[in-house]
Amino acid sequence: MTENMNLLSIGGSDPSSGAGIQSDVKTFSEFNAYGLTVITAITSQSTSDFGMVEPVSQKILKDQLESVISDFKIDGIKIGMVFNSQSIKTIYSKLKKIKVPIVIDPVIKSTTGGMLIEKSAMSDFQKYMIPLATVITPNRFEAEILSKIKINSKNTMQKSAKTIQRMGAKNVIITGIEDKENHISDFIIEKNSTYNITGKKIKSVNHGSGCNYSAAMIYSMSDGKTIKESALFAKKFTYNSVKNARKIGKGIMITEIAKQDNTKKELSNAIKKFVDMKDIYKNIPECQSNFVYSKPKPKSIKDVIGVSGRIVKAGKEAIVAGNLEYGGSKHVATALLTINRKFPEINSALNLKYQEKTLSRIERAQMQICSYDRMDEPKNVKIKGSSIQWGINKAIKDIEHSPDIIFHKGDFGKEPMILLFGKTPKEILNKLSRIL
Ligand code: PXL
Repeated sequence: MTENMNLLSIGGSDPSSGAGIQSDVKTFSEFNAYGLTVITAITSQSTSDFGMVEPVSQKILKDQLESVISDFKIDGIKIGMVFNSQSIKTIYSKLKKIKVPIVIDPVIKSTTGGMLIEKSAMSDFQKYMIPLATVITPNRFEAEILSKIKINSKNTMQKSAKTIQRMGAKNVIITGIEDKENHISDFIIEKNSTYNITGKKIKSVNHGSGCNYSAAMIYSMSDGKTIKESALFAKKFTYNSVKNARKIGKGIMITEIAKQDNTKKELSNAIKKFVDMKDIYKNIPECQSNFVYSKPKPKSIKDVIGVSGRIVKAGKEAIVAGNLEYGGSKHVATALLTINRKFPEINSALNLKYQEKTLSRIERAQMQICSYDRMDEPKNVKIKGSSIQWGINKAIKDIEHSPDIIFHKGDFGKEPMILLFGKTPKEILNKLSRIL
């Protein structure tokens, strides 16, 4: 995952916040990316009517672009409403040398009927904007206008997309192609391949879905994903946003930015890095490993996500044997819940094979270590099957600061174990890098 991602949205202001730069900032935030904005025009519109458009002066457009470009590391750019020829040329002159993914959403008309680009600007849009696009995401209507091809068959759709690609866009996605069987598809043409991504259609008129799609697309591409992965991601994200659309004003519904499971995403990224660590298989115990992360204030193991089939040793590799599921871990999740009762800031845990050399490195790294002895375990604890709660509680009974490590040396038939704790999976990886 790209850390501290900054994404720039160049487009119009929509006071309803359903579309335009306001909507993009909401989407980027949901992905934990920082949203920068450059405003090309101000619209006045409600969920029932489109009012007026006022483009900003070229002077302030240029100055906004220079401000963000000179100051921030920009990981990806989305271009929406550009409105007129002058703005197109200004944007082109500032972006032509920038080498980050650019998604262009060639918006022409709003759902409520307003024109988002002047007719006289269409040829400059083709000449200057389209060649900047890593991906361009027209809907069917926009593709027809850009390509001057009426789309009424598979063949004409391919021709339209190919025509737009020839204008200079590297990849073209014609979004929202509907069929009679309640499906809605995106048609994608990359350099050497074409394919459809098809899903269920939701019957609703809404404001925001096009912006949601292109904003999700630029996020995913800037995160290093392929066009196909990003198109699948953007489609799913947009589907959920449309499904959760709300009637906020008096007119049409506004799409609701779909909530991301950041707990799952952070853990998934950390697990990918964990299994890629050099010789990590040597640290996987006989009973295998789990890497878990909880929502804030977990109540039960259902609030803790882990690998359903654990992280297993297979030859000289560590393999993730299952999906990330809430309730997917029992043992490590129980240890985490027990620690979390006393130290609520601790939300992530990982178990490792017990090795003397690991323990001495941990000691050298001056981490907070505690331990318990399973031989002290009372019989009734064993019978109740609450060994983990008992052990963890015993280990942390007299400590004031949250532990980095808890270990036990096992018992007859019980494998010794090291448990690593942290606020986040990322913190656990940091600790691991200090001790392995
Ligand atoms: O969804 C296209 C769009 C983009 N940008 C602005 C808009 C709209 C639709 O209304 O107002 C500013």
